[in-house]
Formats: sequence, structure tokens, C-alpha cells
Amino acid sequence: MSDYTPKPEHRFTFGLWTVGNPGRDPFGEPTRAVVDPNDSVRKLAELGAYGVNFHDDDLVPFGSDAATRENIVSQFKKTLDESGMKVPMATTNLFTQPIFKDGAFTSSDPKVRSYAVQKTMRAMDLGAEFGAETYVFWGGREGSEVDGAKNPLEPLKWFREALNFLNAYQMEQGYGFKIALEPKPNEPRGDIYLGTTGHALGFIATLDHPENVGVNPEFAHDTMAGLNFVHNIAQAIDAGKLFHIDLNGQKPGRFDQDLRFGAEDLKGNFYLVKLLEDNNYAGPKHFDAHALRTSDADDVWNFARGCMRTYLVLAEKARQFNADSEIQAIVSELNGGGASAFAGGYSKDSAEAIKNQSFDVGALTSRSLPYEKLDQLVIDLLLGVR
Ligand code: GLT
Ligand code: MN
Ligand code: MN
Repeated sequence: MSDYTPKPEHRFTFGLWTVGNPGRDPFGEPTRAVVDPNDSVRKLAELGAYGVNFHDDDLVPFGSDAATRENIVSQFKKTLDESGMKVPMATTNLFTQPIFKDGAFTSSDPKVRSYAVQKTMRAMDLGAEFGAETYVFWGGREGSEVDGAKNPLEPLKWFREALNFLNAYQMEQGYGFKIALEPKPNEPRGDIYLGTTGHALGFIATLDHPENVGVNPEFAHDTMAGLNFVHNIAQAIDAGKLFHIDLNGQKPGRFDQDLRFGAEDLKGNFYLVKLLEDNNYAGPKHFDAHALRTSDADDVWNFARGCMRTYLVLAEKARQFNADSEIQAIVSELNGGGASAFAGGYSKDSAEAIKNQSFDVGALTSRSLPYEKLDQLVIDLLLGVR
């Protein structure tokens, strides 16, 4: 029996807003008391997490005066020191306050856009005080319901201006952040700009300093769009842009459920963990999820334990997959063909050679692809009967 005890070296993190989620939803009041961030840190340390992440307003409530901010910050630093917990990522809340009702960086009001930039610079200062390495941009309100209201090219321009400005600010301050864009297709806006990981990757190439901008994909968000998260993460890794990841559970075609990691689509999550582990993903494994509204305060910690445990179990299953001789024989057989005739790149000679090459179309067509067999072996592995 393996040891599935989470340890700091696994780099599991939680947002203060995740374990602190009081169970409010659009139809109902909270079902749990608000949790003091210091208590969340102490409890998560006890459970073996590596660190916590926060929005500016999660730690220092919106509108706090300078003295209040000072007190909160010094107490929180003390708690982190005592517990050994880190703050690897920080972000800005640009969605709760009504001023952001029509967007922050993509509001058509230039004063709102400037205010959003001011709030983000201050939040970057706060994140840097805690040693954050990654700075996330989730544009929950950056979207529309009425596309007649603004030329859809403008929000892209405004978003780019804001990101370029803020990246220059943090570079000048010497914060050294890796900037990570977090896409989502919809909710709370009817449609959110740059709705998927692929959209974000395309947009990054248009920035002044694309080199330190990457993505923070979330399982729930790409799954809401009906996409294959594993493929999206592979594309982010291929582009050298997987700076951070939000792990959780989600059924396709629903609102953003933010369920416990592994609560849905175990097979998809298995391939996701395998991809991360096989490629030595070294960033934080952040659980952006929350306990069910039906949970009481104690059950929240069952939720947090469950996220980490399932990851570790799936990591072990990935090792088993890699060591299973029957599975590996099939995989090698399927992939044993070597390189294509054009893999070495274009030349006049190779073009000529391929043009003249003869192919046994019948034999190639009738090649056996025992995917059913392979998939059932994976099912047996995951169900623990292998
Ligand atoms: C919010 C959202 C998440 C983002 C957080 C970062 S806030 O909870 O649903 O997906 O990661 O801003
Ligand atoms: Mn989510
Ligand atoms: Mn998220």
C-alpha cells in the first residue's frame, strides 16, 4: 500500500478563497462561517500543503485603511513563518466590486480601466511582499452580453495595453513575476474574451514581453467549453507556457462547479496527472475548488485532503501505467514506426523522394489498432483490479 500523505515537496496549494468559501451561490446565502485566513494557513500546513494563494481582497478586505493593512500583513507573515507555508501565487480581485460591472481592463470607461490598473499595481506590491513568483490574471468580468455595445476589437486592445503596462511595472519594481493568464469561456459574463487556453496562447504572442507571460489553465473552465483539457495542457507545455495550473472537478455543459479534484472524469484526470508527472511539471499544483455547499466547516478539510490524495493516487497510477509491460508493449507497438520521411525538414531531394515513394495503402489501412484493449487495461488499472 502506497503512502498518499501530502508533503510540501508535492507543491500542493489552495487559494484562500477556496477553503474559505462560505458556500454562497447565486441562489442562496452562505452555509458556513467566514474563515480567518490565518486559520486556513495553519490547517492547510497540518494537512501537508505547500502554500496558499490569494487575491488582494482575500487577505486585506476591500477599502481597508493603511493601518489595518499593516496589521493584517504582519500577522499573516507571522503565521506563514510559523507554519512554513509559502505564497507562490497572487492575483487581483477585479470582479466583486460593482465598479467592475462591465469589465476592468476591458471596461469602455477609461477611468475604470485606470482604476483596475491602480488596484492591480497595489495588489502586485502586496504579492511581492509575500514572495509570490506567479501573478495570475483571471478576467471574470472581461466579457459581454450585448456585442453592439463595443467594437469587439477594442477590448483586446485595452486588455493588451493593461497587461503591457502592468508587466513593465512589475519588471521595473524587480518583482520578477511570471504572468499567467487564466481563461474561461463564460460566467459571470455571458461570454468572456479570450475564452480558452488556446485563445490565451494566441494573445500572448501579441504582447510587448511575451517571454514572461504564460497561462494558468483551469480544468473546470476548458471542460465547460467542452474541450479536452489534456490536449490544451499539452499545447501549453509545448509552447513553454504552462506557468501554473488550477485543478478541480467539473461536468461539461454546466456552470463552473469547482468540485473537489478528481470528483468528475477520473480517466481525464488520470491522463492529466500523467502528463504533468511525465513532463516533470514543477510549478505549484493549485486546487481552485471548494467544498460542496452542503459541507460544514469540518467537511471542508475532508474536501482539501481529498484533492491532494486523489492527485497522489493518480500519480501512482501513472507510474503503474509506465511500468506495466502489457500496456507498454501495446504503446510501443503503436508508436514504433520511427520518424516520417519529411521529419528531417524540407529539401528538394526529400520532396522528390517522397513524391516518388510507393505506399502499400492496403497494408497501412488494415493495420491493427487495439485501442479497445488498451482502454480497458487503463480502466482495470484505475479501478484497482490490475
Ligand atoms: C475565481 C475564479 C477562479 C480564478 C480565481 C483567480 S478567482 O474564484 O472562479 O477560477 O482562478 O482570480
Ligand atoms: Mn472555476
Ligand atoms: Mn481558477
